[in-house]
Amino acid sequence: MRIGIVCYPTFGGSGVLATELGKALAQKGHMVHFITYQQPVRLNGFLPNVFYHEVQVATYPLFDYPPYETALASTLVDVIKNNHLDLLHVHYAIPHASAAYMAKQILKEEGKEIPVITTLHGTDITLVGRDKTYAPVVAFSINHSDAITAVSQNLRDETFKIFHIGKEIEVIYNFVDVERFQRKPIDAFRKVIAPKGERILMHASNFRKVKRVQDVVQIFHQVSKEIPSKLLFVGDGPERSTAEDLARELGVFDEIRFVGKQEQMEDILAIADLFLLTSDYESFGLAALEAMAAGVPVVSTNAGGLGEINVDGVTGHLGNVGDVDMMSKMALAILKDDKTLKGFKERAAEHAKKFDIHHIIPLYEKLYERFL
Ligand code: GMT
Repeated sequence: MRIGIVCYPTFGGSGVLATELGKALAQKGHMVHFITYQQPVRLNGFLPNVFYHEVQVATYPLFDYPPYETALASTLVDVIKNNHLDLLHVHYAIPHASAAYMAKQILKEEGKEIPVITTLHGTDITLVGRDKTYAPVVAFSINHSDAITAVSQNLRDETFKIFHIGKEIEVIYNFVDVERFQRKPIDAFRKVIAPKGERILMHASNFRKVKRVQDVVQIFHQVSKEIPSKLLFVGDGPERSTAEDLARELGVFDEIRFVGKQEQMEDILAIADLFLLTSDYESFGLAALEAMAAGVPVVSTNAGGLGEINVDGVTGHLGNVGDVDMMSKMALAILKDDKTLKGFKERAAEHAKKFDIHHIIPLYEKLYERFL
């Protein structure tokens, strides 16, 4: 098949998922065309069946806001026509679903039908999408997609609650390449972070408000009082300084390393003992799944779809949003001795296999085939 993929090219989960999906499809022999404003971060190296088309947004002094959506729709028309694409798969509704709708209508006038599949990822529905400045366009373009998928049951249900959607939303869970995450820890790296063999806790995100990174610091503070430990913060974003300030206030700043945005998550996760995800909401929590695939148990909130991947008492624990005391106790219960920790690590790795890339890619292929 010749497939067009539109996504955000950044470190966000939806972009990561879309890029890994495209790469996996290309490996299976499909021709995959990424259409984004910048090379997706996980699209590194040369891959024979992968093509990249950059969306150029022409500016003009009149534009306070360069019209990206228009530029994207025009690029889609061009790429679909010139590369004879069979279908378009857009990730994250805003503004990708509406740009795809526009491209579809333009092509229809020229006699070409292009099926559009929209995958909803989370904040495009629950946070930004429901805002009245976007909601009518989001609902319209979702409803006019040929197929809609959501990355968890929770997101599917939330979408039906928030919008009037007139067609079925299929759940296709996010996936992880389990083999890639089964790395041996690099001893030298572990020693730099935890020279005295301390436990290593980790959080990775875009440090947006929804992630409640201050709760991560609070939990770490309580854990480190009982068990010698270190905290690795991966990623960056608007709430980083809040986390830093709180860490200084609580006197744990020196035990924390902020390593910034990283591509080699598998190497970093390999040295971690526990992953913390304290979000207000996660449709899925891809970062937690990647941690589990690397054999790292997860203490998370029970918000959104997190309970669909993190199994309480098996792969980690789930607490209420903001209940840092409870989540600290949960973390301590996992980290208290080597035997308990080993059990959680093994079960986390085992459970992640249910979401292995090899199970999920065929579901997307089956969906695509319906439109050919
Ligand atoms: O979490 C974010 O702020 C980024 C966002 C994105 O669109 O990249 O993540 C969403 O999509 C991911 C991939 O499907 C999910 O794993 C995340 O749970 C979801 N984030 C939220 O729902 C907050």
